[in-house]
Amino acid sequence: MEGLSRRRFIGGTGSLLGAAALGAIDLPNAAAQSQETQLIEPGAQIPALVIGTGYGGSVTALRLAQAGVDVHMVEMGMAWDTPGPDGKVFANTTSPDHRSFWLRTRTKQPISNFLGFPIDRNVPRYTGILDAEDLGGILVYQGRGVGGGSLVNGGMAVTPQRDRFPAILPSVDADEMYSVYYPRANRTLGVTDIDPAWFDSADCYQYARVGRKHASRSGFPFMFVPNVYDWDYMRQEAAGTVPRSALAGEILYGNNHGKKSLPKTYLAQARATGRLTVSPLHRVTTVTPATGGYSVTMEQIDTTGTVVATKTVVARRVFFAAGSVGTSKLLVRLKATGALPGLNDEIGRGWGDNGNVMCGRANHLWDPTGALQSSIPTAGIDNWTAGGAFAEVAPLPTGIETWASFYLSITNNPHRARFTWNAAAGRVELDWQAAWKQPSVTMAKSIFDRINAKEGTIYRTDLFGVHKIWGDHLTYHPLGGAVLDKATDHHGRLHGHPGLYVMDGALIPGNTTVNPFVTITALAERNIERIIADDF
Ligand code: FAE
Repeated sequence: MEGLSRRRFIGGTGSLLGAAALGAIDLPNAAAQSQETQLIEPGAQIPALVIGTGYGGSVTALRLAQAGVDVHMVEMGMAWDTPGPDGKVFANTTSPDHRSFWLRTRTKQPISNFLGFPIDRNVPRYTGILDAEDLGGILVYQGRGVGGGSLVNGGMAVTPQRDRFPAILPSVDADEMYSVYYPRANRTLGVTDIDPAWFDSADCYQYARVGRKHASRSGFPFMFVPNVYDWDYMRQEAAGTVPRSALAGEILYGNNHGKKSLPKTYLAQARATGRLTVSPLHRVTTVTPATGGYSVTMEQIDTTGTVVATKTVVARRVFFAAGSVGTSKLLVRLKATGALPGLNDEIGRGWGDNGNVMCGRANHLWDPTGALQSSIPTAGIDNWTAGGAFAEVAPLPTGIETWASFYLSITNNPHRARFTWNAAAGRVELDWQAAWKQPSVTMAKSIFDRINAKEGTIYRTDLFGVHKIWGDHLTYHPLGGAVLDKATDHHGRLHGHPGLYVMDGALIPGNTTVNPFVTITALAERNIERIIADDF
């Protein structure tokens, strides 16, 4: 295949520095996407329509389907069930291509530089898997496709410490969450712990062991972090008996093997009921009251993002699960333009970035972090109580020895932003300001200044620009915008419009103290149980 030979030309170095300009290649189009799906028909009557197929949406679909309700999920991204020109469904982190980014002509990698050199590259515009959405003061990374964020994320599956929960969701009964819904979420997601003995011996976790050594020498509590990656599969990767995914540096643009993403867990179970249908490459634009429920309008797009059809259906009930940003943007626009006039003034408020900030440290030559790094993080440094930061020891899977330690910190950033409708521009805007990241940097420094002082090391300044230490322009963890018990009732029912619900990260007011998807999943489990009991 011509596309394959061109790919081989630009790939293969296994290094971040292998990035080169990508010319035009033959791209699979929408029709070539396998449709293990039944696309939604204009005029259809849908008992339960779910917008978005991430964590909140998948929990909703499974539990409704198990309760005997026919569910249709509408997803703006692709199905990601068909191999590309190289025989793989997902592109590798070290060689991003058309599959990697959502409708961009140039990549926007979270780590933009290496040794000071910019590493972004041109790619053909395509409905790729990772959206780097520029919201003015902040770049918000989100997964696009059936499975939402589970397709692109690191699989870190963290239940917040019990005593921190009241600050996360003050109005929710913590006893119930920790006895019923967190365990249910963890079980259904397939969350497990790494075997500490294997961790201690595996080459691919050298970087995390260096992270542990440095954390403990500075007196910080170190913890193993559970994950949804299949550890047995990773051991086989290390033994060379199966195709590599985590050990081939796959993350951000999808994992071809090993990761239990939502299509393999919640969505697989939901499909098995026979009550679920999914329309990928369909983007909901309008929801408004109609006889029999709500009229829902959506655009079907092809893989260049061009609208190929507009469809309107009537749904008895509509579940907003388009992610914190997607749900907030829809609701703010629908309220402001009069499509959903009954929504209250809390819509769009309470948005936070989970305090995300990234940094790297330059280690001494006697502390190599390894050329082979598992892309699946499994270690964290907890300084939340004293310094307001929880740092995951993250991989830097470049394929070469870098002597770098890399971290994504989640911090107790107090700032909250609001989405508003700009009528003149015809778009929703977020009032987050770039300077609001400063508290996060200060909190992250509570860990890394001390480690650097103890180890006699310095920060890397080459990963986010030239002489720039902090990756403080982005978040992986958008939360809030339709907050529980403010924009909705105690279980996610939107005020003002019976039969409309919010089920995703938009419900959580800006921070979960750790990585958020287990909390999003557990909260959706709690809410849908009550909704099924009372509303169906
Ligand atoms: P989400 O999973 O974003 O799903 C929303 C879905 O709705 C998406 O598939 C959208 O394409 C779709 N959508 C949006 N608008 C529309 C529309 N108008 N019409 C139709 N469909 C639409 O929402 N969290 C962790 O806990 N651990 C990690 O290790 C971790 N690593 C991450 C790494 C990266 C690179 C990224 C980007 C995120 C990471 N996260 C991690 C965050 C986590 O994936 C995120 O919190 C959840 O995916 C959010 O779940 P929601 O259900 O809210």
